[in-house]
Amino acid sequence: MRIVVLAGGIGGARFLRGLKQAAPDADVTVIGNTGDDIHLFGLKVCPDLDTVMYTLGGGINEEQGWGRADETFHLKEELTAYGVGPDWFGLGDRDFATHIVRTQMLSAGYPLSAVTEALCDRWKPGVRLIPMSDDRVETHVAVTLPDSGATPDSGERKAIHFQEYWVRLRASVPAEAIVPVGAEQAKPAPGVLEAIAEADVVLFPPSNPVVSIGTILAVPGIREGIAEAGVPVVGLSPIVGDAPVRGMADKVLAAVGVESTAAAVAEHYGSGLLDGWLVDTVDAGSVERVEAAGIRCRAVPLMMTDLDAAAQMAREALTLAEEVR
Ligand code: GDP
Ligand code: FO1
Ligand code: CA
Repeated sequence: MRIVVLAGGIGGARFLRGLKQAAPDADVTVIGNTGDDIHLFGLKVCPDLDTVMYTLGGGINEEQGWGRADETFHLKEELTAYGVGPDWFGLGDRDFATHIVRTQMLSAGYPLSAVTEALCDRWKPGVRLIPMSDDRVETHVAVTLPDSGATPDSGERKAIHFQEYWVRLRASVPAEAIVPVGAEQAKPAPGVLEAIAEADVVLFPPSNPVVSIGTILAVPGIREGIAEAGVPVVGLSPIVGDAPVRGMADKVLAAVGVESTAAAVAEHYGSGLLDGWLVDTVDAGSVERVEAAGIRCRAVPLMMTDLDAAAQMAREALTLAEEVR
């Protein structure tokens, strides 16, 4: 069975680990979000691709969900000692090696998709991991900074990089708009549209619907390719009990005018894209509303407390896919 998964970072990666356990013989292609990518210290950092690669390759920091296990931060401390920032983004020593190799290969002319494949030669994630695009796309968030007077730009409305919004500001101010800068001009990376066209099923893991899956769908051709593939498209809600399990999905959903409920996220994707939707058992009351929107819906446990729980979610998603086929 050929499965295509559109994935962000932690939610996508943990679901994929479950999917691999649930369907060990499946041929899984992961289309990864690159809207979170950021250039730091002259290096290209791809947090969501790396989270998937490290999680499936056994190198992830399990508690944190991102970055490397057994990490140290000597390089970052040395940079800070030189007054060279930003100091708000936690790049560890082991992780730095990934960004150095990636940046070196990009500078030599390799596209990000080829670089990602080369990095995966080491990590062997057991899936084919393709960035959504080889072209630069950067998610920016429009905010009004608090009028504290603490910095020259306080009180100003401006667009900041998504990582600055989430990691530096911890989403402490409302997101007024989300802009995937460059997405309109971006082309799907080689293999993306082919994998979608050849898929037997497309899954949306419980990834962020706006800044992870929404960004991937903003690359022209990807949404259309999924709709035209004519195969079951099944998603799992990242919203449980009217709140994100972790992260800032509530803030970025508000920015696009969507309430933070499992049903509203399903309606946001819409029946033109989504055939099936899984909500958590605590949201069983929303099944009727989702089905009224033309999307088959089931309530099952959706908390990825361990690998078995994630695998069970993957089984439920594949079962629902068979039902709507
Ligand atoms: P990120 O790039 O690291 O933010 O990761 P993703 O975009 O792939 O996933 C983020 C989403 O995963 C958040 O909106 C969370 O609510 C969701 N999430 C994380 N853990 C769980 C879980 O155990 N169950 C469910 N249903 N959602 C989860
Ligand atoms: N997330 C944080 O909350 N703080 C960090 O300092 C941080 C550093 C970081 C470094 C490498 C990497 O691959 C991921 C990192 N993340 C960090 C996670 C990541 O940037 C975000 O959680 C996601 O992109 C949110 O969607
Ligand atoms: Ca992310």
